Amino acid sequence: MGFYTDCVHAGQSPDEKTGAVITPIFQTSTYKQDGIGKHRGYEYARTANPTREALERNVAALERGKHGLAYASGMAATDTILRLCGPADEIVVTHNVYGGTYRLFAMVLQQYGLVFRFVDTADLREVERALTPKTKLVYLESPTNPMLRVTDIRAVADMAHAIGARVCVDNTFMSPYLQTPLELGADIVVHSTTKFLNGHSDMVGGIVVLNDDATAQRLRFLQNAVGAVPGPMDCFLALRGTKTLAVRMRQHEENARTLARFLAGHKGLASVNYPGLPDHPHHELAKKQARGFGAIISFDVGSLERADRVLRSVRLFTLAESLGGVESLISHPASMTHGSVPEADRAKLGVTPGLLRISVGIEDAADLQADLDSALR
Ligand code: P1T
Repeated sequence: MGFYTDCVHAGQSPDEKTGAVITPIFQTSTYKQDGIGKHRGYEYARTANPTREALERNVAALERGKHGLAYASGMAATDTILRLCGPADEIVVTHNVYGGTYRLFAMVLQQYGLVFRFVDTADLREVERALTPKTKLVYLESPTNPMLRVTDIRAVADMAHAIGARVCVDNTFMSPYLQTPLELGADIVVHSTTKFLNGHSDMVGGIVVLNDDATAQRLRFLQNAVGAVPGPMDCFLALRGTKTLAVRMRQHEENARTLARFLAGHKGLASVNYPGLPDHPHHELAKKQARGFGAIISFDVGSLERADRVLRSVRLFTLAESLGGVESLISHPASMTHGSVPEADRAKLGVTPGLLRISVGIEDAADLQADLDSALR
């Protein structure tokens, strides 16, 4: 089926018993069993829940993958994927990942013997140099948060597969409407469903999609054994969100292109990062591997003082963490999403005190542009 149809229908059908058109919220922790070892497919809600399963099937279909596994947050999803690795395994990671991903890898999982090599995966020579016979996983974020650097997913997958390593892509910024990493050779896709998939800033969740049966079985085991599962209400909200993913993304993108053009033409900015701009260093690659450029833009206003003034002047944009909701948000990566990244590393990445990030919502582009224009003035 086409993408718009899958958004609305994939993985869900009217409830057999009642005819309810929308998948109900199965708000139960446990299920009646008919006898010893006899149940109807559901025993306990950490292990399985019909609302969660509908979400898992739906997003798996949108990512053009076979298996979906939902988690309590994007970080919980990433954490479970990393449990496929063990002590002394090496993981090559995009250096400019979401700050929470950096924190999980460098400040939590490293303690358990996993070895992380943070490199600029947009530069294939750096990837080549970082791969060793011990590399088990390459963890990509593309485009990156918040610098919007783009990695050639197919090229990295070819390099990783040649040495028996797997590739995981955090597709949160693009959503499957714009990019389907499994079709580009990646082995695993991960999302913070908190963002564009839900699209309404009213839940926190994560999801993993993959094709390989054995790995999916191991992740299913871990999902239950570790227990970082989402509640049925949050799954319901995410599933309601994905129904409108395609129409929302179309509007997010159109607005973002308008604002990126406006910002690029603004004289007072030190830089504007958006892969859709023709002078973005990875514009051609972005055009080749994705169906659009997304709705996240970052730009440098030059100093912390100026950033502070802009943040206090915006009216329609809300100063808040997160992204991907229908409402436009603005954030200050150095103190918010990337506060856990050491200052020297932030400087190297370009996450300066004057950098601002916007998540462009689906309001009228003219209103958003007027808000930014007056705040920048
Ligand atoms: O917040 P959570 O659902 O746990 O997802 C974490 C996460 C994973 N990957 C990417 C690319 C992300 O951007 C995030 C969360 N990001 C923010 C909260 C933010 O404002 O950037």
